[in-house]
Amino acid sequence: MHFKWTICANIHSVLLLVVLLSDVDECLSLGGLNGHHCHSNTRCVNTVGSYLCECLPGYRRVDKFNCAEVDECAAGLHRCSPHADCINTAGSYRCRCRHGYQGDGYTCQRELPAPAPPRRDAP
Ligand SMILES: [Ca+2]
Repeated sequence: MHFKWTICANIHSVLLLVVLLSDVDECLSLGGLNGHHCHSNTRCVNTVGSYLCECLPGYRRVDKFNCAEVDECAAGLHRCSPHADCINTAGSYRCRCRHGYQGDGYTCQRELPAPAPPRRDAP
């Protein structure tokens, strides 16, 4: 009985090894039968017998091979200050404090008026 299980386990190991060794890494080339078809806004990930196209950060799934840029500003997915403008970028977004405010865009505080120059009284 133990001998039979050992043979089965070894056969499975050999089969797994054959599958792994015969796997084509589609991610190494673009197009054709042995290459991948991932769009440029994805990252190709090789799997045994196939591959996946993972969306890059800031992109959402369109189909198996393609992802679309997320407009965080239009979708309300940003963390900009209420006193900042949200600017969509490829894969992310930026925040810029509005006129009259200063900060990093995530936190904006009203700019203080420049201090008045010291008075020069005549001697
Ligand atoms: Ca974006």
